[in-house]
Amino acid sequence: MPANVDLPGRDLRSRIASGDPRAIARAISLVEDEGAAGADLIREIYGKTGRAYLVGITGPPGAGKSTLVDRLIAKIRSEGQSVGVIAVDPTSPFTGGAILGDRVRMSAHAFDAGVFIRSMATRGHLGGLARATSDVALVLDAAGKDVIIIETVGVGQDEVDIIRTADVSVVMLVPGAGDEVQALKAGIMEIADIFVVNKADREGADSLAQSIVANLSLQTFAPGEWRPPIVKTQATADVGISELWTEIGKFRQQSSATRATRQRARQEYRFRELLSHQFLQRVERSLPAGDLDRVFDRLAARELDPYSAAAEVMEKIFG
Ligand SMILES: Nc1nc2c(ncn2[C@@H]2O[C@H](COP(=O)(O)OP(=O)(O)OP(=O)(O)O)[C@@H](O)[C@H]2O)c(=O)[nH]1
Ligand SMILES: [Mg+2]
Repeated sequence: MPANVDLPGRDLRSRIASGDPRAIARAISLVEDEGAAGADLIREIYGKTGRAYLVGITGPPGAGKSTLVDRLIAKIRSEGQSVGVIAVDPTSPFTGGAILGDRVRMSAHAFDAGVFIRSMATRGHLGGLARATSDVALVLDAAGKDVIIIETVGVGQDEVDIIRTADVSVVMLVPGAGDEVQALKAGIMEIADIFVVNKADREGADSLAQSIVANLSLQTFAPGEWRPPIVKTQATADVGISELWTEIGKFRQQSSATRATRQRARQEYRFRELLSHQFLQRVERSLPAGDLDRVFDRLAARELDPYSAAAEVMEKIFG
């Protein structure tokens, strides 16, 4: 295992468990590399995970997510709990502008050993963004972080899936043109356990809150079922953060069944993704060289349709 030569597995594992930031960073790089060393690491730490509480925060670009997360970190730290943050960044890793921005905004916590912040680029993950995010969350979980916050821009299906399977899903909206429509389109209204209306200092915050209420009133809730509350915040002025943390606490209290379901869904999703990835790799490797290329040629020439092509390959492999 060349990647492990400088840090033997057992040593790295115990250093992660003790919360050593350099070991955490090293472990995250290993799982991001998607190689055998990363897989080995997950194998070793998996049994020790499942303790951290995962908070997913999503919303349109520039809504104030990172600013809010920064305030939330301070709130959580004031209660003595440790925090890991995964900021899934929409910006290309090559420009890195927003990644730098996240670092600067959250720099107040840079020297706090109870906080670990990682920005991740959305591009360059062969096995998918959701996979990379969930593996990084496992590392932070194994490192003993009490709360793990995942920030994503609620645009792609990947991002929505990441937030959907968090223990609690916070959807942030801001007053301004078309946000409601955008949220509805992306299907993120349905995944919200808690709504945040940030930039409440701006005009239109109340009417946005009212339109969320109107939207919720169209849904049916069973008696006793959690009804997503709406929290108005001004992240820059640290207004509404305590209220948000209280709502997260309430959700956590009343829905341990939900948590078990989400945890299961999260691992099921991860397993299915991994299996289909490996299955496809295996199929591609097990076919004689050139076989798939010939299939692609026939597809392109319209001699073969995709359904028959898939059936043909399955037949070849499974008989
Ligand atoms: N007026 C006002 N501005 C805010 C508030 N919260 C955040 N902002 C500003 O909104 C801008 C974007 O904030 P970020 O925290 O970077 O937003 P983000 O959602 O993390 O952005 P991306 O990660 O790039 O999608 C910054 O200039 C913040 O200062 C607020 O409550 N009121
Ligand atoms: Mg951000």
